[in-house]
Order: sequence, then structure tokens, then C-alpha cells
Amino acid sequence: MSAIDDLKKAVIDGDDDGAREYAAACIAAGVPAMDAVNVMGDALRELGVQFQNMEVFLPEVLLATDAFKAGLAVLEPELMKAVDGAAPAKKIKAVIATVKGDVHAVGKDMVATMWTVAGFDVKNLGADVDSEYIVKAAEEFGADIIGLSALMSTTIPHQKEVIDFLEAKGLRSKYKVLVGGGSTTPQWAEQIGSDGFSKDAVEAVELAKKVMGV
Ligand code: B12
Repeated sequence: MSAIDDLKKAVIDGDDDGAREYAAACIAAGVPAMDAVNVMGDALRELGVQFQNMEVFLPEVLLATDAFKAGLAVLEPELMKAVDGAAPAKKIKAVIATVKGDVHAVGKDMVATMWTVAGFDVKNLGADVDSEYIVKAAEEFGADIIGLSALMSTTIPHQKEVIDFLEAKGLRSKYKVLVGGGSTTPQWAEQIGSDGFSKDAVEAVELAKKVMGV
């Protein structure tokens, strides 16, 4: 098996050491870091299907998530190198959170990583974050962008809640609100009056630069 296949298997197996080892092997073999990150994301999504079919259970998914994070930590410096020099002249400031009631953090963390790698100043507020707190944190941080991740059909309404909250406080025009995550669609993004949607972390960089006009 190639290093990238081994990496995918290590994530599926929830093998942190393996994920670190094969992430390093991918780098040594010249595999683009983003390809390696994407393959780990694929591994999690495949597990999600197995989880839905009750072929695996929550502990396996949790272990896989940890292995993903272990691999990502090794790949992060390479991601930095890949986009070095592409940083926008104006430092874009962004807060990002997974919305209330939703603990899924991996995709949001990937977006936070890619925004950081692209030279943005990013404050990652974590997962299961209250809408009011997200707005407060954006105000305190002086953010330009609020990124909202939601992976469940039951939690995407909280993306709208944040926008409603901004509107109620007269703050909506201060921020670009970008949304993403498994249950989010471009239609939903438009319906709730967000400023944009992206399906993955690489596109999230382009999207953020586009809405900021840089
Ligand atoms: C890992 C995982 C978990 C882990 C999360 C661990 C963690 N700390 O993150 C654990 C085991 C805790 C978990 C728990 C649950 N899970 Co879960 N989980 C998953 C799984 C397998 C993978 C998610 C993931 O990490 N994907 C990989 C990342 C890289 O992809 P991503 O998140 O989509 O992110 C990318 C893009 O969407 C985008 N993006 C993401 N966020 C943002 C934000 C912005 C601003 C932008 C621009 C872009 C962007 O960029 C990212 C990177 O490319 C999915 C299956 C799936 N198909 O997604 C189920 C899934 C999301 N889970 C599901 C469910 C139901 C649950 C539970 C309710 C299960 C239960 N019965 O207890 C609980 C929820 C608890 C809660 N209250 O939140 C369902 C949701 C169904 C639905 N549509 O509502 C899914 C789809 C599985 C399924 N098929 O049933 N889960």
C-alpha cells in the first residue's frame, strides 16, 4: 500500500501513531499535504456511512477523529509551506465555531487551519458554541468574518440564529458570515442570508478572500 492509503487506513483504524507515521511518510514521498488531509476526511466520511449502517459505533468514530487530528498536526507545517506568500495584504480576522448543540469539530478545525495557513488571524471558538457568545467573541476579537460550521439537520438552524442575532443587534453589516459543514447546502446558505458557503476547507480560503475583496 502507498503512504496515502496507509494514512487513510490508520485514520479508519483510529491509530494515532500510524496516522502520524504515515502522514510523515506522505510528506517524505512528496504527496501534496492537502491531498493527505483530504484522504483523512474521506476516511471519516466513510466511517460515517458505516456508522449510519450500524457497522461501527461512536467509540470507533471518536478514535478515528483523534487519529485525524494526529495526522493533521504532522501535515500542518507542510500546508503552511504550500500557501506561503499567498497571504493577503490586509490581515483578515475571523472567528469560527461549530454552532450550539453540535460537537462535530474536525471540519471546522480544518477550515481554521487553512485560514491560518492563508495568513488570516483566526480565533477558533470551539464546538457547541452558543450563538450569543459567537457574536460577543466576534465583537471582542474585531473579526471581519464569522465562520459557522454545522453538521446536523437539527443544528443548522443555529447558523440562522447567529445571523438573526446580528441583525437584532444592528451588527449584521459589520461581518461576512460564512457557513459550511455536512448538513449545510448552498441553497440553505442563501436562504438564511449568509454571505457564502463552501464545501471544503480549500474553497473556504477562496471564499473568504472573495467576500473580503482581496
Ligand atoms: C466524526 C463524526 C462524529 C464524531 C465527532 C468528533 C469531533 N470531535 O468532531 C462524534 C463521534 C463525536 C459524533 C457524534 C455524533 N454524530 Co457524528 N459524525 C461524524 C462523521 C463520521 C464525520 C464528520 C467529519 O469530521 N467529517 C470530516 C470533515 C473533514 O468534513 P466536514 O465536517 O464536512 O467539513 C468539511 C466541509 O463541510 C467544510 N466545512 C465544515 N465546516 C465549515 C465551516 C465553514 C465556515 C466553511 C466555509 C466550511 C466548512 O470544510 C470542511 C473541511 O473540508 C459524520 C459523517 C459525515 N458524513 O460527515 C457523522 C455525522 C455528522 N454524525 C451524525 C450524528 C447523527 C451524530 C450523533 C447525533 C450520533 C449519536 N447518535 O449520538 C452525535 C452528535 C452529537 C452532537 N450533539 O453533536 C450524522 C448527522 C446526520 C444529520 N444529517 O443530521 C452524520 C452525518 C453521520 C450519519 N450519516 O448519520 N460524530
